Amino acid sequence: MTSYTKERMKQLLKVYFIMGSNNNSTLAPEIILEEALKGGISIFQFREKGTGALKGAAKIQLAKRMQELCNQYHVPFIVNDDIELALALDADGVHIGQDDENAIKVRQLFANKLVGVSAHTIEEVKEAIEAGADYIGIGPIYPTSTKKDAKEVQGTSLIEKVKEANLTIPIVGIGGITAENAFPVIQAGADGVAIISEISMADNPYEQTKRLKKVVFGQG
Ligand code: 3NM
Repeated sequence: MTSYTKERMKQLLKVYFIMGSNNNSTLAPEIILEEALKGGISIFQFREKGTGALKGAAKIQLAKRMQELCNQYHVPFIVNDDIELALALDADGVHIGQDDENAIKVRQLFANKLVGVSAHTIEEVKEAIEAGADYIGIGPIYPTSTKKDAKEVQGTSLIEKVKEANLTIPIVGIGGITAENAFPVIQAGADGVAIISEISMADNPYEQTKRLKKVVFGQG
């Protein structure tokens, strides 16, 4: 079970910002996150992965600082993959991939929290629904250099398939999404867009977030 309604979940997915300590250029991760929060992100995921990712105490400390910022702005704080960390911090939820912990088990562990699952095929979408996921992440929509082991680019085809199958689970698109190319993702039926570099590498993360928000709400 979950305590989030589908409608609430869809609102939270609008501008889904994801970041870890190695997704930044010159600004510190905490500064980027605060600017993104001021700009109006709807949810945040702490994703500490890849080359140079923090481990141990340093990872926990950064996660705590980011969680504190999210709390200040009343934005849910989600942890990618790391079940132990999410439980230890009493995070608002977790996001898991197909190679991570089993979704049914995670749903049980996070009974009243958010559980997001990455899906790349319609079968994986159905399995995630069966497991009780609150939302699915579908990608990569466009080419991305942020995730080195990303699957083949699929455009909006799977989003369309989910809609055609009348599956009502909230959907967020991910992978290479920018303010310029975000609208087709929404038009295809996604409830929101998940973004790393377009915000984290922006010269002005605050302005970039506002730009994305406008596009998602059809005003850009
Ligand atoms: N997951 P950017 S693509 C974390 O396809 C992640 O499941 C993907 O980063 C998937 O916004 C991706 O910089 C990277 O392209 C997204």
